[in-house]
This record gives sequence, C-alpha cells and structure tokens, in this order.
Amino acid sequence: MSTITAQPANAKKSLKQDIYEHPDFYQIDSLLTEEHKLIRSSIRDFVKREISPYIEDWAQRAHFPYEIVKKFGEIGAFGPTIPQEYGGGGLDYISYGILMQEIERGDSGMRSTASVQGSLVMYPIYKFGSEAQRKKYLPKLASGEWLGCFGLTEPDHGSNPSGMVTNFKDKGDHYLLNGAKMWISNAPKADLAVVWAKDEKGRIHGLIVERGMAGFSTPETHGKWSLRASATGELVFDNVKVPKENLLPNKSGLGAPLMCLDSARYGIAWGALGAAMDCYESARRYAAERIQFDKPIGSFQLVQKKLSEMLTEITKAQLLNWRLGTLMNEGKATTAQISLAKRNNVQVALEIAREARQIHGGMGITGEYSIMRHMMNLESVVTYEGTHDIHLLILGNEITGIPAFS
Ligand code: TGC
Ligand code: FAD
Repeated sequence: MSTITAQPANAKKSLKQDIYEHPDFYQIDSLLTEEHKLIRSSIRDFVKREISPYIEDWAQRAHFPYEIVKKFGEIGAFGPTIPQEYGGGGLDYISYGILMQEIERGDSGMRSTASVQGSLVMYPIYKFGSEAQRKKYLPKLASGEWLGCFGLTEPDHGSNPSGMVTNFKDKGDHYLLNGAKMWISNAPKADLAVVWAKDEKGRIHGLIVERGMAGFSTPETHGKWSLRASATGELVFDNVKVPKENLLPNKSGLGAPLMCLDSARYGIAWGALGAAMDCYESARRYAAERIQFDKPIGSFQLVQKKLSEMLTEITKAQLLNWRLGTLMNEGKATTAQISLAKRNNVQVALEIAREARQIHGGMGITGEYSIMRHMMNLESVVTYEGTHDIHLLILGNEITGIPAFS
C-alpha cells in the first residue's frame, strides 16, 4: 500500500479514481469497427474495476495476483486470435492489439501475463502442435484454468537464442531434458512451459513441460524494480523425462520461437502505447489542476511543449499500430515492420513516462500516480522480446540485406 497520504492542496487525486479516457487527436476511432470499440470499452471497464484499484499495492509488495488469471480467461484476454473451437476468441489482430493496449494501460506486468499466455504459449501450441495437443491444452489455457510460460532465454543466451544449450536426448519411449531458462514471465505459477531446446543434432524444437514432472523446478526471481506485479522466474530441467507426445511436431528450428515473438512483439507495440497514453492523460490533468505562481502549470510554455510532444508521438504510434494491425489481419506484416513498431512505441512510451514524471513534480515519484510504475515497467519492456538495439539491427538487416548481429 502506498505510504504517501498528503497531496498538494491544489492537485486533485485523479488517477486513483481511474477516470482515464484515451486521446484520439486524429479520430483514429473512426477507423475501428463497432466490435473493436465494444471490446475496448469492456476491457477498459475490466481494468478500471479489477486492476487499477489494486495495482499500486501489488506492485509495491511485488505480489503477482494469481486470481487475475481466471478473470482474464473469463473476459477473453487469453488467445483472442485463436479459433473459438479451441476456446480462443476468433478475433482479428486489431482486437488483440486493443486488448493489450488497455491491459498495459493498467500495468505492463498484467499485459505480460496475458500476452505470454496468448502469443507465446497458446500460439505455438495452436500453430506447431498436434490436434491432440491443441485439444488438451488450448481450452484450459484460454479459460485461465491453466497458466503457461515460454522458455527461450538462458543465462548465457539472451539476444542470441540460437546459442542455447538446453537440450534433450531421445531415450526410446521418452525424451530426457536438461538445461535452464532464465527471466521467464509467469514461470513461478505456471502449470506448463513451452520450452525451446536442442535435439542431439542441434536442431531447436518446442516441448511442453508440465509442472509436476520430476526434475522440473521454477525458482522465482526476486528483487526486481520493474514489472513487480508480474511473476518472473527460472525454469530448471534436471533429467526431466518428457513424454514423446509433448514435442510440438509441426515446426522446428529457431524460426518457430521467432514466429511466436512476432505475435508477442506486435502486442507489445500496442501495449506500450497504452502505458504512454495513461502517462499523458495523467500529466494533462495534473497540468490543469496544479497551481504554481498563481496559475495552472499547464499555462506555462515549457509544460505545453512537453504535452504537445507527447500527443504528437502518441498520435504517430496510434497510426502505426492501426496500419500494422491491418497488415497483420491480411497476413502481410513482416518481422521488420513489427520490430519498427515495437522499438518505436516502447521508446516513445519511456520518453513520455519520463516527461510526465517531470510534469507531476515530486508527486510523480510516488505511487499516488501510475507514472513511475509505468516508467520502471517499460525498462523491462524495452529489453524483453528483443532489445531496443536488436530491433534496430533487424531493421538494418532489412534495409541493407546485411545481418550485423555477429
Ligand atoms: P537468423 O539466422 O536470422 O534466423 C534463424 C532462422 O529463423 C528464421 N527466422 C524467422 N522465421 C519466422 N519468423 C521470423 N520472425 C523469423 N526470423 C528469422 C530464419 O529465416 C532462419 O531460418 P533457417 O531456416 O534459415 O534456419 O537468426 P539469428 O540467430 O541470426 O538471430 C536473429 C535475431 C538476433 C534477430 C534473433 O535471434 C532475435 O530476435 N533475438 C532476440 C531474442 C528475443 O527476442 N528473445 C525474446 C525472448 S521471449 C521474451 O522476452 C518474452 S517477454 C514476454 C513478456 O513478459 O511480455
Ligand atoms: P543480452 O543479450 O546480454 O544484451 C545485453 C546488451 O547487449 C543489450 O543492450 C543488447 O542490446 C546488447 N547486445 C546484445 N547483442 C548485441 C549485438 N549483436 N549488437 C549490439 N548490441 C547487442 N525470455 C523468455 O524466453 N521468456 C520470457 O517470458 C521472458 N520474460 C522476461 C521478463 C523480464 C522481466 C525480463 C527482464 C526479461 C524476460 N525475458 C524472457 C528475457 C528477455 O527476452 C531478455 O532479457 C532479452 O532478450 C535480452 O537478453 P539479455 O537480458 O540476456 O541481454
């Protein structure tokens, strides 16, 4: 719980009531369907009811609210683009983006929970799994009965996952899995993990590892200053016997996890914009309410400059997301286009959070406002799903045809 009790007399406490409405300077709403708007209003109400009143307390205590998993399932936040016959929403990619935007407007860690489950656990099972795997896992993941995680990163292989050392050997009636993954969102509470590991020939495959399998543990990572309401941990495999039917049969090679990342990075491009819009709206309201030198601080040119630049970047990111969403719907979006949006929008969101923090003055560092929490969260978002510089190199490769990763 926040320990700040007093506020400046002329600064009304607005965010706690969560009166958020999004900025729409270029009437981008008119590009959305009625269904998109309905989805947005229902997820926004959900966030105002189920996340905003509690998130500051969860983040301060580094508490992952496990009960949110079932609630996300009920509202359809898990696997919105997965067909309905497997429990998904059967929705388009703009709907998915809107869901991520609204959830991250509440908190990036909450969005992580949802986007990992949808894009990094359900997506590979749907895309690369057998029919039996789809039927066994997807409905339970969609409803929130089960929580999943995605294990690609290792202690010595982050930006360069192709160097992974986690491996499995064919033992006839099962596979024997050894190795470790690090920085895994949802891991400490997950019922299952989609794990990327090398076979005896060094080829990468996805395996579904279930909690309770002997030799599988998920120690929690403590001491984070970022994504404090999200549970992060390791995946440790010590001679884990994985049934052969748990291997994802329909795609192997690094391209398989990278395809999952395309979907998740797309969601992050929308999510980060949600955090940016929350910071901007909070700053806009604070600038109107906070009096210094007998005037609202919003009457000073320097504050107007900050707000104007924030709105400009938000509007550009909104247009970027909408266009990228239409390309995703048409199956035409490329990895480099997704990288551009993820990289731009997270960076813009971080800059907006920093400027919004300045506008809130000292109050900006407290939990009375969401700004500092967003800013700290975004420091993870700029690193995970490919760092800011890795996305620049993906773009550089697209432009020149020359990979500069190594
Ligand atoms: P490279 O040689 O470029 O490619 C290897 C193979 O993959 C193919 N490929 C793709 N296939 C499908 N979709 C894509 N987007 C693909 N990109 C590449 C490629 O054609 C090749 O196929 P083949 O058949 O020739 O083998 O790979 P590289 O080793 O040079 O690496 C490239 C690089 C650096 C861009 C890649 O490794 C990368 O993106 N690194 C960043 C790692 C990363 O993003 N990790 C994220 C971990 S998950 C996470 O952070 C979750 S946080 C979630 C949350 O909490 O919200
Ligand atoms: P490194 O790869 O060691 O990079 C360190 C620095 O070196 C970065 O600035 C990077 O840009 C730079 N660098 C590296 N290579 C190059 C290069 N070729 N050229 C120029 N610069 C380079 N992973 C999962 O698999 N699943 C998850 O659920 C997951 N959740 C996460 C949650 C959190 C909170 C965090 C922080 C991370 C999570 N990750 C997850 C891991 C994340 O994807 C990695 O942290 C990320 O890919 C970067 O890897 P790294 O931390 O090892 O950094």
